[in-house]
Amino acid sequence: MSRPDAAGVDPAWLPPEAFRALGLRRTLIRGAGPLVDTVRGEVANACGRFGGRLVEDGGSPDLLLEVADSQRGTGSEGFVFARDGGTTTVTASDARGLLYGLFHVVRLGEAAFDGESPRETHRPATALRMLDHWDNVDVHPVMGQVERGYAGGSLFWRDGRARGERERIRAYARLLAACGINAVCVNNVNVHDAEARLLTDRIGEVAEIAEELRSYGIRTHLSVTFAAPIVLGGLPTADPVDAAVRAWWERAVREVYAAIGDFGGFVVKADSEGRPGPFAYGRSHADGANMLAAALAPYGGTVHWRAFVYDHRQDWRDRTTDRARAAYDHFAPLDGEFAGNAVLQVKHGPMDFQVREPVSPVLGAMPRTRLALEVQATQEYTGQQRHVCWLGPMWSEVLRFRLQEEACVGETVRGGIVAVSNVGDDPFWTGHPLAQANLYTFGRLAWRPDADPLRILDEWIALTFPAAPERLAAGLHRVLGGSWATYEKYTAPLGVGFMVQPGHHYGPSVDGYEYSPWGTYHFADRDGVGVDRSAATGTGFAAQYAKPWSEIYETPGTCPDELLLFFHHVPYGHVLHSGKTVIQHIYDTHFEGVEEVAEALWVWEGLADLVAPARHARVAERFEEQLRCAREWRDQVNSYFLRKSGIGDERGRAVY
Ligand code: GCV
Repeated sequence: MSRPDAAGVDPAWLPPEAFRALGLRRTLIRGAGPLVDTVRGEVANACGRFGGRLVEDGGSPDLLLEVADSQRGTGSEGFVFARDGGTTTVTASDARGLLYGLFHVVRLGEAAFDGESPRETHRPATALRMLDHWDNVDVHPVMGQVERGYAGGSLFWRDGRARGERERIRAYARLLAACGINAVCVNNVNVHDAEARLLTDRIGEVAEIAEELRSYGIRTHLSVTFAAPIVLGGLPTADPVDAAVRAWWERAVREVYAAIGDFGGFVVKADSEGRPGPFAYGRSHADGANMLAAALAPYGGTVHWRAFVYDHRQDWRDRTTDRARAAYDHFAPLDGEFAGNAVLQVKHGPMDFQVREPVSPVLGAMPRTRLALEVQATQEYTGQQRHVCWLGPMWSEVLRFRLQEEACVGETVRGGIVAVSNVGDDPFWTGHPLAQANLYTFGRLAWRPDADPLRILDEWIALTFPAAPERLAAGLHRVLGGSWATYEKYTAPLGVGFMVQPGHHYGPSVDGYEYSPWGTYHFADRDGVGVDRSAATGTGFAAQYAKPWSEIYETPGTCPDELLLFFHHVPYGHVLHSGKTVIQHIYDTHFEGVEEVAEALWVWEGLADLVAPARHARVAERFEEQLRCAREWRDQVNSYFLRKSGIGDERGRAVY
């Protein structure tokens, strides 16, 4: 299979071979400008390798790629694909659309040049498809270079300064464009001292990154600290209604746009896990966001304001405080108060990127606010890129979920779809080579939220392993396709979440967070387990949903099995819709989960002759660790619940 390219990294889903069909053809390109040059460069490279050529007007092309005013209806990123009389045509009203059209042709391969095809219009469902890097400029003493990063260091920063590896950043931008991503935030939402200065005297370093990203149609965003006027400007306050503070931000933004003309905007984590925010001044989050929005508005920038606001210092004895309620309680009352260029960025679940959570009720409660959905490609709680856990089905479930009858989440998130990046300076980009599938799937789902994730997975397989024999494609599909469900089986059961080692969040610790201030409890005792979030007897979180969900989640009898312990505290003998008791479900799923990992490892081993040795070895080694860790989860979780409940496994398997 493919080898690392010139930038010393894996070509991922763009190996040279994926360009064969394109590279064999005669292509005519009409249009001008830097992005058209990028398209021309891609085609020229492919032709150089496979023997096709670029032709001038007047020739008879197999492929016509053109920017034409006539395609206005496609939006700036859309394109029309057609095949007629032996010529394949991609037409876009803007060069960005042409770039996406080019990668569409690459994905189709030979099929792009086969028979006839009526006009198809392709356009992204949402204008912003972003990756947020939680990359630090300085190595943070606890979090390292990349917070929650499992793929080595940062692509952008090393030991306090920009790495300046332009070729690699460009290679990254190319991969992102090929799956439809068009925005990147280059630093951690936890903005520490060095990172704060990216906004001002260090903006030049950001501009250099932006230049490379721009060559593939990607706009650059920056995380900023709300306290910037104090820590950078020397002002006594960061109060959003203070005239001097507003003037400071206006100046800062002007300078940013002087350096980066197409700058995308800010990402802000405020009043969250100790970060500064408007609460200190008695102001609302709308006040805070709107101040930044006002500064960005003259330049077309956007502020992405995160809704991850909760009490991280709660008393575990206090059963009235429910972290799950926090984002809704803080933000739903502010609906309609945010500026047009302020986007409220909401995590997909009410807690924190667990393997199973209900969809955040905030996503259905703010019709007059531009919302963005935030998911986590970096696998903080899903195996940290040591475990195979392909998240396509989870994200697809969220995007297709109907909090209201009228629209699904994929249609309501007008402000964009965002993932926390899973990429680092690892030669395979993502640490675990198969975690590349998460990045690719994210981009494709952000472009088309109603797409079938399994088809996207097959697309990723076909591109990454071109001309793969059926055995390899089927094996990869088998290893990845059900891996999210497998991970869910051997970790925390029935939506209760966490049960991870505190701090680094890898591996099991059933009571790890039980008596902590973080608000992430399971309340297991000798009689039962789970959190009562009903309106009748619990925290009332279930009532944050509109009907029918408020009613469905309210009682154990109607609550879906997979979320039962998220919403209810039930006895171990409670019978699920599946017909099993809760305790037997815990035992069965934990045994099954480990068996499924062992089977996936066996499938992977059988593919050794078809995968490049380095890639095969890296995955095999991680699979061994996954199997070890899954056993640990199984044995700790099962033993814990046997000891609490005193009820044995009805099948008499080993529980300790
Ligand atoms: C960037 C979780 C993670 C933190 C992260 C935070 C967030 O709590 O553990 O590392 O901080 O989410 O999303 O802001």
